[in-house]
Amino acid sequence: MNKGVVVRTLAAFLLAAALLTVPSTAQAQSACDPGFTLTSGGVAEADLNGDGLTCEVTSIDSVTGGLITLALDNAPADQASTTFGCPDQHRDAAGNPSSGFNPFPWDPGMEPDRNNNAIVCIKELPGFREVIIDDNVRK
Ligand SMILES: [Ca+2]
Ligand SMILES: [Ca+2]
Repeated sequence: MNKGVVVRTLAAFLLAAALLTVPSTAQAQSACDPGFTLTSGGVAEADLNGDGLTCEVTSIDSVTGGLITLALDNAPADQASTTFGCPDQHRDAAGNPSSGFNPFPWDPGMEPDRNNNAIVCIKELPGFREVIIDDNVRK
């Protein structure tokens, strides 16, 4: 067996392995948008259907060096059980919403603005951490 045959055999094996593994991976995360990871026990406010699962991606802000987590539910928002808005906006004595999420203007349709209304909800956490979700809440 010469080197070319070995390389072609290896390539064929890798291709077959990729074809066999891709469908199961895609199936497990089929409800998540590309780049998002199916997450259990993540951002509770993004879990609109209440199954404990969300789709999340965390990246480093190039300006602050802080962590930014985008979170969406693992299923499209159900029009019958959800409505636009950020999680609990009742304000405490200091004037901050009790949920910590404030509405914020966003590029329409850019993740995580799934409902495409140019508004997301952002929660600031200590240590330059931010959590960003779409402005959908349960009715
Ligand atoms: Ca969920
Ligand atoms: Ca939105």
